[in-house]
Amino acid sequence: MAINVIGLGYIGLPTALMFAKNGLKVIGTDFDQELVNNLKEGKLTFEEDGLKELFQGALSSGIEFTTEYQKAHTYILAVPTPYIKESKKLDPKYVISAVNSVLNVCETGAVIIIESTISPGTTDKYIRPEIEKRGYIIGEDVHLLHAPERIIPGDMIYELENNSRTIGADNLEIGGKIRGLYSKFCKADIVVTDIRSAEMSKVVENTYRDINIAFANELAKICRTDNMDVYEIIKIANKHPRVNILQPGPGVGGHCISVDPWFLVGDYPDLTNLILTARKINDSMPRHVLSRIRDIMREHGIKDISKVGLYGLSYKEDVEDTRESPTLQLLKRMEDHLAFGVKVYDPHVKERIADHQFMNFEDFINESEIIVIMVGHTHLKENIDKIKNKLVLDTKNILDYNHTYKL
Ligand code: SAJ
Repeated sequence: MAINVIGLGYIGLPTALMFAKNGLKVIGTDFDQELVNNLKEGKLTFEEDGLKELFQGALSSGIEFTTEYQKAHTYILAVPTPYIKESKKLDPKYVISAVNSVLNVCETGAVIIIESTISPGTTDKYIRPEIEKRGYIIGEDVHLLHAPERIIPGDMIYELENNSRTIGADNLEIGGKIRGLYSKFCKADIVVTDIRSAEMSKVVENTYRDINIAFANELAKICRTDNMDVYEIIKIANKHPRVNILQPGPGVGGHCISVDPWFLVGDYPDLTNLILTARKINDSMPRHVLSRIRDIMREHGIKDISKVGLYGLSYKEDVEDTRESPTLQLLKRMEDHLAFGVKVYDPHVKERIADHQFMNFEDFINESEIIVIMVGHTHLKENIDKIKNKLVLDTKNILDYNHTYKL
């Protein structure tokens, strides 16, 4: 029998391909018929280093794609776990619906593994009751585990094989068995723990990174007031063997780091001052970028906002994902202040998602007097000469410090 991977997005697809490449029979399921058709025709729907080769390998190993749930010994759920902005809580509807669909087709003894990030307590609060409600005894009729993904967009394939993993299980026997399954492709340490600890450690990892970036962003603001080079200061501080400060930037985007800390704030509002403050600092960065744009416009007597061009719409370099992107937040802030007409360009974002979005880099450069680097795509680094004669606000520290404006 096969592994049925449910949800063929950024996490599910590479994971399914990796299992297939390593000799397992894999069926990938997604409710999006168009996506499934594309995959069947050998077309990928997102870019990632090494993904094409992995896809080709998995296709030759016989991976199948379908919109139907299949009979399998193991189900890996990598479905979206959106969060509700107002309540700062996770919305478990897709996981719950996927679990129910698995129960409709699975046989006794099947293993259900949740890979999607879920807020601590989700398994006990929502998933277990859903399974028990259907009359199943967990641990006998079906097994339930949480194996949170940890791979970073931009380096997913490498990290799938080389990052340590966590398996949350109700007992060591099933935990050990699933560790064996993941070790088919994961060469790093695989830790087996209980489900609650697996849920919590995943959210803690992303919260740690958010706080570290917030510290760097706060330092950037402090350094700005007295014209110090924050990058030089972080570089020197990081030479200390026990210091590792991340880089300041125009904000923290993506569906992970800017979301997961809210689960802790939502559940423990009286105990999360540091986490909440870090979130607020990172969320304030697009506003800081706007004030820097205004400084430059004032200094150069530029009054027309349409002379400003924002380079980068995705949430970080070399990806096309725009979820929680700092550029979109900046655009929203500008529009709230009635500053319309600012230009934007991103080589990776194929669809038109912003007004005044250029699809051609040369036109974008020619029509912008001030270029704001919001994302440090490799594309820009390769075309850096083309912005040499412009005023540049470099929020990603790509260019030499003395010749550009920084955060
Ligand atoms: N950023 C900075 N400064 C930095 C590093 C990042 O401002 O020094 C910004 C980025 O530009 C981006 C945001 O933070 O807007 C998040 O980017 P990221 O590259 O730090 O992380 P993600 O969201 O792409 O992936 C994270 C990873 N988590 C950790 O590194 C702890 C990844 O391993 C997880 O699998 C992923 O979240 C997830 O799915 O949870």
